[in-house]
Formats: sequence, C-alpha cells, structure tokens
Amino acid sequence: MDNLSILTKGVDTLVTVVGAGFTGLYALFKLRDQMKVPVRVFESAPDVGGTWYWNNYPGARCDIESVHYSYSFDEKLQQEWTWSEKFAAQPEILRYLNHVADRFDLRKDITFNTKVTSVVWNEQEKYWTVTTNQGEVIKSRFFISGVGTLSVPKKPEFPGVENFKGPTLITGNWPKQPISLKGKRVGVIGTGSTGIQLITEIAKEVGELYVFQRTPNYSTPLGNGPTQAEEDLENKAKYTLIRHNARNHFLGVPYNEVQPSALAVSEEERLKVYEDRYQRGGFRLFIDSYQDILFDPKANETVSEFIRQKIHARVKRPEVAELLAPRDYCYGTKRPPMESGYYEVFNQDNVHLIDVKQTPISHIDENGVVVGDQLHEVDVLILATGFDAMTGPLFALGIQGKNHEKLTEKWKEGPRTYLGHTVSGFPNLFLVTGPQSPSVLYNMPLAIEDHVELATGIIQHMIDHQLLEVDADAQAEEEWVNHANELAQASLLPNTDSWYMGANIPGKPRRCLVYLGGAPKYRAICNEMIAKGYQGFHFKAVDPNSTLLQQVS
Ligand code: N01
Repeated sequence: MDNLSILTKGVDTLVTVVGAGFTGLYALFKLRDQMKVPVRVFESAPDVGGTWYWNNYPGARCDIESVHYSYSFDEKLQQEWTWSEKFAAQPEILRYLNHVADRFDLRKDITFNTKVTSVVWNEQEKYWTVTTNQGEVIKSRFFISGVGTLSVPKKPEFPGVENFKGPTLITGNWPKQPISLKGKRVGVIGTGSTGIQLITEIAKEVGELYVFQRTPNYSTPLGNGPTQAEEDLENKAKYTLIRHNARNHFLGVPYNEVQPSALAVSEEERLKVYEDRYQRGGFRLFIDSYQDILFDPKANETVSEFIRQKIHARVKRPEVAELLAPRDYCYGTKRPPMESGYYEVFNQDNVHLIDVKQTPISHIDENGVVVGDQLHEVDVLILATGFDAMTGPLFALGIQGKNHEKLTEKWKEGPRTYLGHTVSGFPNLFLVTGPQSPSVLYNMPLAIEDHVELATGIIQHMIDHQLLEVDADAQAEEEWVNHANELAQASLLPNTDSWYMGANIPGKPRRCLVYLGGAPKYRAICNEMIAKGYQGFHFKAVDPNSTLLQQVS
C-alpha cells in the first residue's frame, strides 16, 4: 500500500480547507492538481471570492497595486490577466478570482453555501471531524483554515439599532442586489478604510450624508489611475524580478527608497520625501519614507503633522478640518487608509461630519441616529464599523483540539501560535495568515501563497515519511509568542486603540495580532525551521502495532 493510502485510510479526505477566497482557491489547486491528494473545500457563500465576495460596498478596492496584489504561483495566469486600473476595484478583483476558479476548474470541488460549524480532533484516530450546517460530517486528516483575517463583521453595538425603520446595511455583508442611495439621506457610522472608501463614493449621489466619526484617520492619496499599456508590458516582461523584490520587502511590494531615519535629515529634505511619497500614493508614505516612523514617536510626529497639514489644506472649513485631523495617536498605528478625494467630500454642503467621540451615539431610533439628545434623521443607515479581526473567524469554526480543549479557551488571554500558522495541542491544523504572522502587514496574496506552501510542504513531508500527526512544540510556541510580543512592544502600535491590538472589540484581550518583523525575516525563520528538520514540531509516525497499520498492511 502506498504512503498516501496509509494517510487516507479511515478518513473521508486527506485535507479539508475552509474558505474559497485567495487561500482556498490556491490551496485547492496546490493539493488537488499538484500534490494529487484528496481535498474538500467548504465555502459559506454561494460563490468564490471570500473577502472580495462579501465586501461589495460602493468604493471597495484594494490599496496595494494590483500587479502585486494578485497570485504569483502561475506564470501564464499572471501573463494573461490585465488589470484595468492600478488599484483594482472590488468587481474586477472578484472577476479575477472567478477567472482563476474557471481557469483551473476549481469550482467543481468546492461545496458552496455551506458553513463549517465544528472542527474536533480525534486523538485516538488522529483526524479532524468536520461538521457543517448542511448536516455533513467528514473525517479529515488535516484541516487548513482559509477563513480570512477580516471576515466577521463587528456586531452592532448601538442600542435600538433594530428599531430603525429604513435599511441598515453592513459593509462587510453588503446586499448583492443593487441598492440605490440616490437623493437619500444616508448615515454612515465608521471612518476606517471601509468608511473612507464608501463615503467618497456615495457622496457623489446621496441627498444628505451624515458621517458619524469617533476617531479621525490619517488617510493619504491612493494614486489610482488606468493601467498604462506600456507599463503593463514592462511589468509582465520582468514579473519574476518584481515578485522577487516584493517578496524581499517588509510589506510585499517592490519599493526600495526607504531611508533609515526621519530625524537624521533636515526638515526641508524630510518634507521633500514626504511630499514625493504622498503624491505618488499608496503605501509609499507609510513604508517607503523613513524606517523609524513606526518606532520613534518623534520621527512619527513629523509625518503625522505633515498629514494633518495636508488635511487642513484640503478641507475648506477649519473647524471641520480640525475634526478630521488626528491628534491623539501616531500615524500608522491604526492601519493607514488610502483615499481618492475623501477630504474634499467635506467641502460639500450636503455632507455633515458629526463627532461621536466627544458625545457618543446614545442610541438609534426608528428615524435615525441619536447623538446626545440630537436626532439625525436618515433614510438609510450604513455600518462601516469594522471586524472582529483575526481571531473572530477562527473562533466561529468551533475548533476543539487535544483533550477537548477549545481554541476559544486556549486563546482567552490572546492568540498563541507557533509561527502564526499552527497551534500547540491542535495537531494537523494550519492557519493561513493566522495571528502572529505577517498577514495584514504584508501583501495578502503573497502571504497566503507562503502559508499555503508551508502547510502543504509539511503535509507532503508527512506523506513521504508515513507520519500521521504533527503538533507544534509548546516551548517553541511560547518562544514565538514572546518574540512576536517583543517586536510589537518595540513599536508604537500597542499605544493605540486599533483592531491590530484587538482594541476595537469590547472585552477582547489587548494583544498585537500581527507579526512585526516583516515578511522577509519571517520567511527566513520559516526556511530555517524547515532546514533544521521542521524544528519546533513533533511528528508521530504510524504505529507499527496500531490497528490502522494492521488495516493497511
Ligand atoms: O474597519 P476599522 P474597516 N461608535 O475597524 C468605527 C481592511 N480594509 O472596515 O476608530 C462609533 O478600521 C471606528 O471608530 P474607532 C483594512 O485592513 C482594506 O474600515 O474605533 N464608531 C472606525 O472608524 C482595514 O484596516 C481595504 O474609534 C465606531 C470604524 O468604525 C480593515 O479592513 C478597504 C464604533 C471601523 O474601522 C478594517 O477596516 C477596507 C462605535 N461603537 C478595509 N465601533 C483596502 O483598501 C466602530 N466604530 C484593501
């Protein structure tokens, strides 16, 4: 009997993958077509896309250039696809993912409209029992989570929200049928990346717009525009090099002009650099200006003040500009949102900015949003209030590991992972872009490819060596958690209330959810771990006396 048959004996499939976004599609291709192993994929939506399926709110688009924010695993795929804009909008990214699904004939092996409701480890037989809301129960040797990092919208926390008589729309679960906001009075709660994109777009057509802002953001220009044919050809000619350079950059983009310290240069020189990066757009100001802005408050203040002045220059009414200009936290410690005309929206007479930090939203009634004792009447209410990031989607899977330990229990003081990819006591389970991996501070498609390859590499190793179980060592996990926390503590992130720190969800432990060492360092650590024979993992071989081996021999 061959090695694969040994690992699949007594189970329904070798691998179960949950999610059919960037992760699930690549994992299915890798496992089914390259490794030729049995795999099941479950997806709660009726179609592929993941994040890009659900977040179809007006204005949604990516903010890493599409030439980088795309799969790199297939040369023909990257040669044949042409993006129409520098930063593609949600419909185009969804079309791309549909194209990938069709091109590799993936859809036929995805079970849609099906939510995984529990994932329970069977210690005796060494498999996961995966249960779905459609009543299916399967035994799977391995489980790969592709549920995404920002896929569980934050629960509305406004008393009376259920009494509102008009539609209440949640950006992370936007209606699939077209909805017209033309001429309507619309209220938007939330001014993060989502709110900023949405507000800019809908301000073009709504009657009156009420923006309820608790914390202003340091938003900078996206710098979008149509794809230039010549540039596209050039990029395609050197795609291998582009990907190589992207993979060797902290954020996964091939920028190479970052300088060591904002404080080591004259003010004139610094402002010149900030202006250049601001005008060129995207993440350049954040990641390609000065290295110390995320670590040194004085360096950070130079860029924070630069952005505040930009906001004041763009917003006509000084009191509105001042409300939009953050003062009490450092730039970059909340995820920097990109904008394309956001600040100018507040120069429109029909747009009203309401500060809900000074006076919070007290409740929502049937007619609108009540702030203090003032009612702001609206026809449509939009909640752009964010997500229960990183841990929320994993907790929703109902994962239970060795000794019946629940993941929710193990992580009650905050996530504990080895390499942001595995969890000690939860064998044969792989988290793609899990907490304490570079994930959201890296170019997501590349981060996903890295993690799918790490997981499938371990699975292939286990097939080759007839290994039934892999579990992260508790000490290795402890060291990784400490390393990730130390890096976070050395940065300015912990001082700010953000979803990076879990601070946007009441009661969630305040822990940095992201690995701040950067993707190149992270990849070097993973490669070293593999070179040292999967250091930090314990494997269990098939027991020669076990019933399993007796069955297969
Ligand atoms: O969510 P957020 P998001 N009362 O948590 C406010 C990615 N993304 O969906 O800051 C009043 O950032 C909250 O206020 P505060 C990207 O990684 C990417 O916008 O907590 N307000 C904040 O203003 C991003 O970071 C793209 O004080 C309340 C907003 O709601 C991540 O998704 C586009 C409130 C939530 O902002 C999440 O972004 C969009 C309350 N009770 C998103 N509760 C790209 O371009 C919350 N808020 C790729």
